[in-house]
Amino acid sequence: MTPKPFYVTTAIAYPNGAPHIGHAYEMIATDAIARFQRLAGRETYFLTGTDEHGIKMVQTATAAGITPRELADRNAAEFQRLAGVLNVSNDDFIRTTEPRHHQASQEIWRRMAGNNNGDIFQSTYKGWYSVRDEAYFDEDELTERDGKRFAPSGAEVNWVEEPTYFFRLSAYQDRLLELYETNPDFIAPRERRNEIISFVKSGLQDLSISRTTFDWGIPVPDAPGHVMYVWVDALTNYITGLGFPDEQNELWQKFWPADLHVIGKDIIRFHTVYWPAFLMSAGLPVQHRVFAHGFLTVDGQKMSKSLGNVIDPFDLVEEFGADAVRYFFLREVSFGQDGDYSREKLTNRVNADLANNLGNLAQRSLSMINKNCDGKVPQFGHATPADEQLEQEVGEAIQAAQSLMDQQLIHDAIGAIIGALSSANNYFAAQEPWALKKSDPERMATVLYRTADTVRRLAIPMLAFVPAAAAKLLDQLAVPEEDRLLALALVRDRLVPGTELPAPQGVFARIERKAE
Ligand code: ME8
Repeated sequence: MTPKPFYVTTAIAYPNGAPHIGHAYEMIATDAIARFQRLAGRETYFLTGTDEHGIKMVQTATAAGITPRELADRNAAEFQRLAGVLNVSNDDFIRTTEPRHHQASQEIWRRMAGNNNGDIFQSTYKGWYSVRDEAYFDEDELTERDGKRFAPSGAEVNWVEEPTYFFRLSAYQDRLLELYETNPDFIAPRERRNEIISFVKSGLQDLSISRTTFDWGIPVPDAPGHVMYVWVDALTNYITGLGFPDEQNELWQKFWPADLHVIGKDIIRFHTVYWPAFLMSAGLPVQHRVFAHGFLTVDGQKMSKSLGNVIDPFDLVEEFGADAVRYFFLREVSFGQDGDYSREKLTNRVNADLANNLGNLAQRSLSMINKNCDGKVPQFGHATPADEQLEQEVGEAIQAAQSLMDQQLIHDAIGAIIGALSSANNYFAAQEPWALKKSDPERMATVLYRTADTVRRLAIPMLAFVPAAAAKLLDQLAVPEEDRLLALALVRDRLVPGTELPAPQGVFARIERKAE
């Protein structure tokens, strides 16, 4: 049976500035999830992009003396470049200013308006709006300081009053609660689910979904002067990316509803309340799951321009390389919790796990094979209890990683693989193949074979996390591209004795500590 196709997305970032490490983190994590599913043999589609409309874009552009389109073009190019330097395997990059997206957004609007229930109606919006969040807030959600009011994010809100269209969100309360009830995995992590359930239970107000005071947005069909509220169009990107409204499209047929939307914890409400309600209203199937990751801080502090601690992800990759940066964030941060970046933590993590644990095991076994086995995969003999124990542990670690990745517990999945690598290092040290060289060359060959085959088995899942380094390791073991699959990582003794191996080279250099 072929496994089900898998559709995964990131949030689409506002290109009102250059990408920061929060954006990089989301791309990296979603990429690890997408790559892992591909390794598991699932046909996978991975979408990322930029969210280019809204008042925030207008204000930033005005302040910079350029048009919103110029601002969007400039920064969208940087987000695309970021995906490239991070070695992210997205299948498409969507920009919400593209014609295909205008078409999709206008069509979902028409369906929401034209459904028998008529979920869109005209009225006047009077209330608070936060430009930074691009969100409306109720009076009781705000705090007051020095005569100003602030949203929970800390952004200032302004009073707006304008004629707009509303979406009848209040009518969806019961259906949303039923959705959460019947799909306990719809919102992850679990704590987030409880938050959303109590928010919805406390009562939903109708949502203002058009704006009339500026024009940088998608025109509302048949309503001159109205552009869509940026979140209506932003969320629609997930279906534009599959060719909606062409429902005969192959991508649409294969991949909708999405398996997973990966987002940050600040935008859960939009993805687990508004988006499923819009989809239900338009008569479209609702996505399967939303996973909210945490926020990154730098040296224990919130990133901010005024603190001068904003980390440029391009600089990080330039200094440490994409694999080291990817590995650090994936392994260090419990996915779903907040995390912290520091140079010290990155250096420690990468040196311990990649340079010492993985790098040394590969280096030591491959250089012994090169010297003592004619540079060819050695012949192996019967397995001792120590060999059996190692093989079993490796198999269990890969299975554990697979089930953890199905729940997006990325850090634990890597932990399982790294644990097995440590056991392999212990095995190598305990077997002392260098001492067997004279006393028992056949056993030496078996130990080297078993170690090399273990590197193969564990490098395969590592392709999801450190794609370039893991591929380089597999190249050194002469593992063909088509054999780089989890199903074959689960099988032992796949290296073919006698296969010529390339001259071994280091895969992971240690990061030298900078003098303070
Ligand atoms: O919210 N750490 O765009 P955005 C981790 N356009 N993640 C962070 C972060 C941090 N410090 N700061 C932001 C938007 N993020 C909307 C999304 S989706 C249809 C529309 C995450 O550029 C944030 O949580 O403000 C979000 O998932 C993503 O980066 C883009 O944030």
